[in-house]
Amino acid sequence: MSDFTSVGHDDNTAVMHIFRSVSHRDHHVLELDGGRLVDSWESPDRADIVDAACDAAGFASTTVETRLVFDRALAEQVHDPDYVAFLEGAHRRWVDEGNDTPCAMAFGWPARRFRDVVPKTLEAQLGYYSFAADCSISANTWEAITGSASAAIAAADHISNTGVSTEAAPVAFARCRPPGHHASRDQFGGYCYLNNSALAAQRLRNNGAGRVAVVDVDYHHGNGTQDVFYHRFDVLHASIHGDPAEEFPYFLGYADETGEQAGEGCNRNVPLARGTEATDWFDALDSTLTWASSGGDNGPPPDALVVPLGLDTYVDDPISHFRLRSEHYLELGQRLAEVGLPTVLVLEGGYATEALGTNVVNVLTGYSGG
Ligand code: OKP
Ligand code: ZN
Repeated sequence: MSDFTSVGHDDNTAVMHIFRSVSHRDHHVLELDGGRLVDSWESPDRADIVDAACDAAGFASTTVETRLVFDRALAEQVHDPDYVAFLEGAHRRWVDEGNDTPCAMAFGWPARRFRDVVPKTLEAQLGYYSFAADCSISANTWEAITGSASAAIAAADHISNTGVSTEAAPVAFARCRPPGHHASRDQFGGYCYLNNSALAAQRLRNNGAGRVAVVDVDYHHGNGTQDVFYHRFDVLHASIHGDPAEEFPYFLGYADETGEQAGEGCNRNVPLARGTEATDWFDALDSTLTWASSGGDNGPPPDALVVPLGLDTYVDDPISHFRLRSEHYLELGQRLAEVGLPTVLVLEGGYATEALGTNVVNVLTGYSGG
């Protein structure tokens, strides 16, 4: 069974294990970008490239079978059950209503002073359950998102079960696709549908971790994860990201969002300007890891760490604007390992496909002491 009793992790010999989602290739959708409908930046190539690079680097991996691992009750702890059911049925309804286009897409959203009432028709519900036009639903999206969630769940179970017998804190990498950190309790957007990182954190709690810290290093604010845990004390959430005043998701991610009710002091945002260099980024990382590993603004330290791992902080990322280079991902892996907690790394963004394999391998290698 799981055991989060802390032990001295004084060496740095973590054995990385990778959990991969199946069925991701059939999820390829369209997004509205620069006034055009284009193939999503979040392409099937991304996961294939990551897998090839990790194989070449010699990391052990498991391909996760969705039907054995996907846990609907867990998904409904993190998401509104009606939202989960909506995701499952949306494409079938799109076809049944006579649409002959491949992707179900929203075009109208509940904006300021609109009503928060669940509408009836599919086209209205597409808007109700989403927040951005960069995210649509194709025939195989449900298979892919439950597969992606399953990789995160399996990775969480792995570090729960690895326990105290190993010398270093257990670690796993969930190679998820599609990503998850923008998916809120009841809205998809930003290429995300089910929140894989939130599912991993909730699973760790269910497995016995008293408190879990989520430290999101993707270029974009983890608005979905923040939303899921904003009122909660048991899961801390921190995010380092492009200032929402100039970057997606635009309407959340400011520094004064510190949590509410039981979650007051349990959320931390570090918005950084476009063009931020690695030195400033690592300063933000260090202070954020210190904040998270000491228990946020109040309460006991966490027993486990979840890292929504976006590689879109890379200097040549086509849709992002920080300036990390490939060698910085080795350093990122090292800093995360130094926290010394059982850790699940969850793949989020990263769109410079030519460098994505190297950058992921560098994080895993840095974490593993290489
Ligand atoms: C997802 B993840 C480009 C549109 C981009 C939003 C970006 C979603 C990023 N014109 N759509 O955090 O990497
Ligand atoms: Zn991102």
